[in-house]
Amino acid sequence: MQRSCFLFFVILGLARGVCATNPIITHMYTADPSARVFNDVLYLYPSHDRDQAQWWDMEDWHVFSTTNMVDYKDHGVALALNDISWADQYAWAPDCIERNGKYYFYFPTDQEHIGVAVGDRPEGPFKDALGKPLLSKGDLGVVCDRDFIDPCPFIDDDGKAYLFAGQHTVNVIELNEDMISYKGEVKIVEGTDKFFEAIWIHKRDGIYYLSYSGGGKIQYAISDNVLGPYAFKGVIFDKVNSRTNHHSIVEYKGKWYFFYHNADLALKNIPEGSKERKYIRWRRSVCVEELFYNEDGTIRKVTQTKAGVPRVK
Ligand code: FUB
Repeated sequence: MQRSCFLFFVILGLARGVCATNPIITHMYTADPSARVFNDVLYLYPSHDRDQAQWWDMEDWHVFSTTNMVDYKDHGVALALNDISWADQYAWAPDCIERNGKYYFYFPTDQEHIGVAVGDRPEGPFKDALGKPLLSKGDLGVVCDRDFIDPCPFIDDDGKAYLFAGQHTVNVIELNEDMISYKGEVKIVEGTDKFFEAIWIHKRDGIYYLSYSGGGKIQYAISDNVLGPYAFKGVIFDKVNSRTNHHSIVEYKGKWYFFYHNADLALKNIPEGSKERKYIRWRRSVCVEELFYNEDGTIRKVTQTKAGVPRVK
């Protein structure tokens, strides 16, 4: 009996070393993971749900990185609401992109503004670039009947840069080379079904994939034009046990990954029967799974696991 117990813990220990057990970040709550690869390192730009959160009252953004998909380094606070003169509250889902050696961190605040901050390194620190929002809910051309949130930058193969954002309606602007201003009008992207929030765009073999949270699930649509119209393709990922569903898709070291969040860590940390359990949905944690494509380029449905993904070299 004692021997089998010992073996169980040895095997468990070994398993933990070769797989990223979900959730992958456990010393704090994290959500809305935007995963990006810069210089062969995978960086995560999530929201930071507060330990005692009772709403989406986040105050700062941390950056994380990994080179093996198992060990994640917390680089600390890269930007905080206190550093942004025009923002009052709600440090929600951010994202980051590199251009000409600078890192541009896009972030939503106050449920109605998208700001941009610049840094010299992927892990920040980032400094508010404009002293005002880049784009707001009330700006000319923006279509938004709810929150104006969830910025997702994208640079196409021809060098043109875009910023997608919004809730209920997918808005997009074409960014200038400086990445902190934009040209032309705000455009609306057509072709999603039940789009709610968490827009994410990636490109593979010439196909643009627009994935997003809709109907509580992660769904996607494809196009051969970055601005659409897109053709709806279906569900990639089912509902999670946190109130929101928010993901990102990225290729790293020859594999594709699907990052998302759930409330598993909060559920574990807060005892059964405790009054605090009603706040669990505000305390999310980032997880990761592998993502696979079919031969025709469609995406296979992703399933949540506790084991996560194997370590890579
Ligand atoms: O984390 C706050 C908000 O919840 C995000 O901006 C949305 O995408 C949802 O996950």
